[in-house]
Amino acid sequence: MSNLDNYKPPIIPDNSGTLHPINQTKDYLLKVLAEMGFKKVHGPEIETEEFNFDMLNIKKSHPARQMHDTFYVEGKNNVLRTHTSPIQIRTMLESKPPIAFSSAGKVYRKDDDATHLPMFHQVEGIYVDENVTFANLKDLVHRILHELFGNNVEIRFRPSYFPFTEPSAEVDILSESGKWLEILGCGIVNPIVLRNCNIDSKTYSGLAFGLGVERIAMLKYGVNDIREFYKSNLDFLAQFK
Ligand code: 2U9
Repeated sequence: MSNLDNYKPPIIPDNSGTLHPINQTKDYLLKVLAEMGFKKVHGPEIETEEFNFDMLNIKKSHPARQMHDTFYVEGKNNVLRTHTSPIQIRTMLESKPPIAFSSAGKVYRKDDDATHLPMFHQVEGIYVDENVTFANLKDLVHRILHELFGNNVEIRFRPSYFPFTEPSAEVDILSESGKWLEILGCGIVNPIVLRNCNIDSKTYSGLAFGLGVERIAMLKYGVNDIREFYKSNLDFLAQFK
């Protein structure tokens, strides 16, 4: 009889962790974009006012730049990025069209309620080439939303305004309860922004879009208070294994 005959292996409880639901949603969105040819690019969370605002045609007088909307850090010229768009600016300055980039990560705004947090996540895409049109943008947005919500989803474009795109639109999907829900923002890259990145705006045009990851996760999982994602409540988080 060997020493091991009475051996009982220890019972290991299944308390393994999992990716946070926001990271699962972010990774899924990036995978959908990667399959459409968007290459993921990275950038810093502390940005200069120049890359976060000026290069994106957000004027000094724009309300988003005010102290009560933006976190200013390390002296006057640095901010916690308020969107992932400065990543695209940095990458475009080092690239020549045609380009198709995705960017994703944490962004910071002075907001705090059931649908807004001071830190949230965005996923963005930009495509610059010859002859990129609003028709291309509509087609791409339809393909993304069909992938996310199925081919039968009802989609509506509403005119909007962003300093970095012209024209701009917000896109809604029709929920089962018959309500239109805002799902993303998009537009044709403002030629001023292309020129800021040394891209000839007579030869090239671009499309761009952005999604709020928490918003998509709330719709996907039926969570109606954004703060649930950040309470570190293991019973809540274990549902996303
Ligand atoms: C460059 C030029 C243009 C990215 C865009 C939006 C519209 C948009 C929001 C969605 C929900 C942010 O998280 S959210 O609040 N985004 O509405 N984003 S166009 O446009 C760009 C990006 C980079 C150089």
